[in-house]
Amino acid sequence: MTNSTPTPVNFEFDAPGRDLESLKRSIANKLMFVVGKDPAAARPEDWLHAAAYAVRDQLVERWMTTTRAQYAQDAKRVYYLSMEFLIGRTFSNAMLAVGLRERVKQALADFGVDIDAVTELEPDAALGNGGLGRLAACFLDSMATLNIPGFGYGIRYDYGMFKQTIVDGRQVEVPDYWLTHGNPWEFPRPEVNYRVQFGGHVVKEGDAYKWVDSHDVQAMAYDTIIPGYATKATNTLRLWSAKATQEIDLGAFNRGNYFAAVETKNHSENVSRVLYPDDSTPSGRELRLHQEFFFCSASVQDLLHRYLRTHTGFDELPNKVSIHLNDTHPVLAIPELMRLLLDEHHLPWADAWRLCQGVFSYTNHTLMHEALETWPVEMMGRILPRHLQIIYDINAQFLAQISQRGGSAELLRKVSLVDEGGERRVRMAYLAVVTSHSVNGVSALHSELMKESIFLDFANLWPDRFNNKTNGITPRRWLAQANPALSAVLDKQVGTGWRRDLTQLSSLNGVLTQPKVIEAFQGAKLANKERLAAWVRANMGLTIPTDALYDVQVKRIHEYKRQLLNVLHVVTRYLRIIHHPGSVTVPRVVVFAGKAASAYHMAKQIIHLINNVASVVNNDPRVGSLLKVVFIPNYSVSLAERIIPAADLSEQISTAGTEASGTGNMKFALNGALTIGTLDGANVEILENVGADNIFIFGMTTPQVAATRAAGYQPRAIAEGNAELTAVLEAIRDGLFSPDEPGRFQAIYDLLVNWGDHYLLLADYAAYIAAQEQVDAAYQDRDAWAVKALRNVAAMGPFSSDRTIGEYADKIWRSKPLELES
Ligand code: NBG
Repeated sequence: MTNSTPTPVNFEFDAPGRDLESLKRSIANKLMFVVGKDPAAARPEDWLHAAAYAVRDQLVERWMTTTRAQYAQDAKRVYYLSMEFLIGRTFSNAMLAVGLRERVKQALADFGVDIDAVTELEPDAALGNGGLGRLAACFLDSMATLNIPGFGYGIRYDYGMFKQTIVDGRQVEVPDYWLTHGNPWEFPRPEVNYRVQFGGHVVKEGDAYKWVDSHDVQAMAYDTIIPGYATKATNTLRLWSAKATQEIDLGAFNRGNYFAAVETKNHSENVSRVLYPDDSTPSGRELRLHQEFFFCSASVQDLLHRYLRTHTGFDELPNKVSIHLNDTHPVLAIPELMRLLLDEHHLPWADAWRLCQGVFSYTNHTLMHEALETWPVEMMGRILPRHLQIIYDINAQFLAQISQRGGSAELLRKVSLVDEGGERRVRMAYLAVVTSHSVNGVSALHSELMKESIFLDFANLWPDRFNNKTNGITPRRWLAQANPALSAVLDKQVGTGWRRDLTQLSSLNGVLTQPKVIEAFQGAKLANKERLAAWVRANMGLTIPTDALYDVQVKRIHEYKRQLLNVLHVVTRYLRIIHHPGSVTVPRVVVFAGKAASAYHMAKQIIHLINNVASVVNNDPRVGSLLKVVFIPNYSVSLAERIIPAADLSEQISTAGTEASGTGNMKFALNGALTIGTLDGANVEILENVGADNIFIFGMTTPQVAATRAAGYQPRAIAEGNAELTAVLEAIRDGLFSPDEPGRFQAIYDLLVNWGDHYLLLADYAAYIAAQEQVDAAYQDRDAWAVKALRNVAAMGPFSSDRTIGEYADKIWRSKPLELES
């Protein structure tokens, strides 16, 4: 191929209803008969909905074909239970899946509607906090694309992740009622509803247990179609919404107390009201326990119901059902399945337990002690009395088994499902490990550390149960959809097959030193920077240069992720520019984005500091366009799709041993950014794949981190030994960035210098600055930089979530792809 203008790829094929005229008719029909608007009066939102319904129609037939095939083939189904599904927007993704984007664009244009403008109106389904929820969304995409019969089960929160606004440099949270304008992608299923019990008590009748006097909530299903890419297979995401069991309390109503009656209803429905905005920290609140049980109970009832439609008896259950626990939040599914098998279906304990071990598998997503869920025995006994009994019974049998194998009293105490030190608490992660036939971590390093730390005793007992499944990302959303400019370059160089087989990108290696390929890559990168800069100008009123190096750190704000280390570099750079003019020559735009948990004070302080540094640096005439700092508010999936393609440098700088995997790291590399990072999480595997010349690795390794802590970390001595670092820290402490309140960041200074900061920022400072100098040096040669970036793109094949899901399906779920005629 010699032509230098990228040819758009056309995956469209003609079938009834898909030609331009039919599509236009369909959109016009939806506008009138579903949205109820006259084209003359329709607002852009109305056109978006009309087009969404028209595209959705194209999915429904596939959905039915898939469901029929699942029953006909008596296929094993995989149920992915997750408190969070961070889906983002659906419209573009659905058009991509059915190959209709160009045609919908044309159809809308014929009505005088700009597709890009209406696409921007779709609210994100922000039903997750960060990496864990986004991983679940990527997995749904890959399961459908690989024809794996998969169901996502979660909660339909009325309020997703809060909206972050920045007021005077500070984070202010605003509720995100994402359903205000309706959600054209979901199918409400009032007929699919289950009773979920809470409270009450347990009575014994003969050998059987009964859970009585509970107060109940109704779980109602809402289904969303998950399309596979270039396959007819589609899957279902079923989200549960809480409804009161009786519309109103009739007794109270009859007594004339309307408000009391409605209040009960509101109380029940609170269960699915709001997503907990905590990332990697436990919430420990009673409502959270209600939420967890609510969706576990509804999901397990629903999947058993589906199984029993075509099977009598439970012997086949492990061959037909896999239940995957995405972290510990859905672990109550274990005692719930036990309860249903024992109390409702009257199976003997041993049979019920064997079935549970056959169906459950569990993924751990963090080693941070404070993130490992435990529930007070008292609370669980009050809300879930029968489940607490069952957990006690599981524990008794487990401990008896260990003691038979010669386990010491000390070992029994350590591995018990109930932590007896202090307030007695149920350890949810241990319950998951004891039950599941597979326990996996999310990167090679994390999976090893998991066996050496939190699950050491269990890994000794059952070494075969533990395994690794390195995370991945879907190339459909994170390259095809997010980065049309680079996609066009890749299509031309390696063909279009990478969307389904990302390893095909490796053939880039044969051409990536050719000047025309380099130039095309640079052109795409520039276009993406222009797209981001235009957004920043329009939404933040800030002008950023497009010929600078874009240095980006976007993720949740957390001490372990070390945004502060990045800030120390920014301030170092700023002081060099003003005190040593000419010493910094590479212009940079440093981009931050991310939310802080609402109760996480230090994370909020970090946001405040970033914003204050930004306003001083951006307004200092001595700096000019050499350095700009941008904190983009309200980070989301859709903002990520805009920010990541524009990046040159990806900041992945957590303290070694703390970031389980990271998935942003993969998205950046796939979009042609180089990583500056520590040997943490999946960075280690990115290094192995891209080669040491194409990544900037710095800082302590996990064993060095441990050794530094063991030896007694001395940050003050480090600061005193480094004049530049001292100047940076003092600038922050003394109010250079907060002249209106000079002491504002004293606590940040104290954290880093005086309080023995757990994440050892100062210990990695010098190495980080040195690595940043290497970045500057490498960026001077723009062509050589582009070649390194392209080598990253070429090496990303293994980081497709298709690879990850293929491994889960083969090794953990033992599920087979559905056979569908094409
Ligand atoms: C997060 C980790 C990330 C990882 C994602 C997905 C939790 C509890 N864990 O490193 O912090 O990439 O999970 O596995 O949110």
